Amino acid sequence: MKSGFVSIVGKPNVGKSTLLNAIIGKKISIVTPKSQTTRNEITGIYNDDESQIIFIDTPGIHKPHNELGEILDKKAYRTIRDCDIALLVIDSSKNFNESDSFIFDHLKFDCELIIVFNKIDETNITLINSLKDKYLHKFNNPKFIEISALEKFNIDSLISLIKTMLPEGPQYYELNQITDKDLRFQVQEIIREKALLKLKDEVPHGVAVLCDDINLNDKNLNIYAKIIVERESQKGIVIGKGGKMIKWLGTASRKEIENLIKRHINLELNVQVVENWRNSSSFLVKIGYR
Ligand SMILES: Nc1nc2c(ncn2[C@@H]2O[C@H](COP(=O)(O)OP(=O)(O)OP(=O)(O)O)[C@@H](O)[C@H]2O)c(=O)[nH]1
Ligand SMILES: [Mg+2]
Repeated sequence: MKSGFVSIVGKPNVGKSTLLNAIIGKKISIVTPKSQTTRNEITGIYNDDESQIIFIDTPGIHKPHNELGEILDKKAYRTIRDCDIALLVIDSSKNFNESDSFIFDHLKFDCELIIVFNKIDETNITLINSLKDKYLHKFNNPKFIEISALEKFNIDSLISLIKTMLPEGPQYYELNQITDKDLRFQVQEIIREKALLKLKDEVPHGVAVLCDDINLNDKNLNIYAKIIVERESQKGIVIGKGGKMIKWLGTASRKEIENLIKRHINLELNVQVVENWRNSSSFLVKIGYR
C-alpha cells in the first residue's frame, strides 16, 4: 500500500484546518475566521483501499511576538522536516504581501512540495496566475493544485496527486483511528473555538482552555474545564454581564461535545487569570503547547 506523512503548512487563516477536516470528512481541527486558531500539531488519518495518509495540520506561520508565537512557528517548521510531502496552503483570494515574503524567507522544503491554492471560490484567474508566477520561481519544481476547502472542491484530485507521490509503506495506524488526539484535547479545543468565535479584539488570542477532569459519577459524565485569560479585566469579559457570556460558551460547547461523543454530559466552566501566560514557559508546558 501507499503510505506516508503529509504536513499542512502556511500562513494563519489560509484554510489549513478546513482542508484537514474536508479530507477526513469530520471536524478534527477547529476552524474560525480569526488568525492563529490552531496551536498544536493535529493529526488526521485518511484511509482507503490502497493507501493510508497521515496528515498533520499545523499552526499558521507568522512573525512571532511572544513565546507562544515562537513555539507555534517551530511546530510548523518541525513537521516540514519530518514529512514525505508538504502542502503549502495559500489563500488565493489575497495578493502577495509582506507576510508572504516572511514565509518565503523562512521555509525550506527538503521533502516533496505541493502548493495548494485554496479559496478559489473567492478569487479570479488573473490573481491566481500572478501568485503561481511568484511561487514557481521561489521553490524547486513544486506541484500546483487549486481547491476550495470550504466547498470541498478538488479534494479528490489532491488526494490522487498525493498518492502518486507517496512511497510504498506500512499501515501506521488502526483503520478506525482518525486522529491522535484524545477526548480531553478535543474538549479543550471545542471550548476554545467557541471563545474565539464569540470574544472580540485581543481577548481571544489570550485565551487558553484546560480540562481538569472528566469523570463518570452516578452514570453522569462530568467534565470540568477552565478558561484561562491573561488579565483580570478579561475575566469579566469572559463571564459577561450577569454571567451571560460564560453561559453561552458553556451551552454551545456542551452541545458540540455531546454531538461528538453521542451522549449527555454535564460541563462546568470556570475562568482563571494567569498573568501574561503566553510568555510563561512553565504554563506553556502545563497547557501542552510546548
Ligand atoms: N471562501 C473560503 N473560505 C475558506 C476556505 N477554506 C477556509 N476558509 C475560511 O477561512 C477561515 C480560516 O480557516 P482555518 O481553516 O481556520 O484556517 P487555518 O489556516 O487553519 O488558520 P490558523 O489555524 O489560524 O493557522 C475560516 O473562516 C474558513 O471558513 C475556502 O476554500 N473558501
Ligand atoms: Mg488552523
